[in-house]
Amino acid sequence: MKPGILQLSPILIPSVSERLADLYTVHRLFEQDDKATFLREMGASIRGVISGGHTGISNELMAQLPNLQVVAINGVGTDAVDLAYARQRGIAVTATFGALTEDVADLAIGLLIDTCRGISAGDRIVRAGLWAQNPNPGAIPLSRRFSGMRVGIVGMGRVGRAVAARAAAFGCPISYTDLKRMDDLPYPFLDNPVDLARGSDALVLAAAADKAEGIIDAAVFDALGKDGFVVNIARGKLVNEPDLVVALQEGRIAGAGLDVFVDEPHVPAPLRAMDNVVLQAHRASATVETRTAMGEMVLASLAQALAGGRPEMSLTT
Ligand code: 8YV
Repeated sequence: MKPGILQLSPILIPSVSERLADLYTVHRLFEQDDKATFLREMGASIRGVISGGHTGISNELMAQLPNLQVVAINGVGTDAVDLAYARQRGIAVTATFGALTEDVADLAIGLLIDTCRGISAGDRIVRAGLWAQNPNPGAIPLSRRFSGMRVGIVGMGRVGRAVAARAAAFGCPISYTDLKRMDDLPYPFLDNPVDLARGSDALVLAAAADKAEGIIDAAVFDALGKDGFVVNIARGKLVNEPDLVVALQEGRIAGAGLDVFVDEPHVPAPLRAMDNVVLQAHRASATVETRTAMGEMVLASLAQALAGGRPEMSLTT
């Protein structure tokens, strides 16, 4: 009999879904109408779970899966899984470390350039026919130069470092904050986000959220100042979202590029209304290349755990 796998979020790469179906009995919880009955009847047959980084799995659900051996996160954030609980039950929690670094860093740079240069706002002007109505170049506001901006990075893991390398190629001086200074990095370290923001023109949030909830708040926005930009490609909850809305509304910062939000997929209405805010639907890792690589790592983690070994990417076993 094939082992039972419970999928909590979709896999969008057909070759990966096909291999999963070949190897396992795959149940998609998000397609079940009566989840409670399904879990009561099938919970004991589930040996592996697949979920997304920001969706994770609750302890309540893990408790209904008595034979669970592995939670394979199709992402790098493990903030939505209680690792201590998993460890205590001997459940391997794996992630796709390294698979999405380049794409997430690319989107961070895309959002930086878009917010500074007003690419999305300009697109809206052209589509609405406003350029043709008023071809006077002064009718469209000037934007800001990205090259050479002082970029402050919050979180110098794989993604933060990849953003730094890209921004440096644009002539941007880099500085960073993290839980501690990293001796292998040539960039100045600040031990808190307020001081980092004070010396930056743009802040890029690339930190894991588990120890950093709400650290980007009004004090950080005020230190960044009215010409400063914020880009978040990490987790919505790093930011105090109401403070961000007020800072943007009152012109205390210049703009924001956001791929992630506190209560996804709900994006606060004021953010959707502002022209100096560029919005994405949590898509930084959503390329065919990266999602294929992530899917391969999920397959490998499931196979390693269900063969009785310790998965290479396990954080808990
Ligand atoms: C994904 C993420 O969107 O890696 C993460 O932690 O949040 C994203 O890459 C998500 O995991 C999709 O499954």
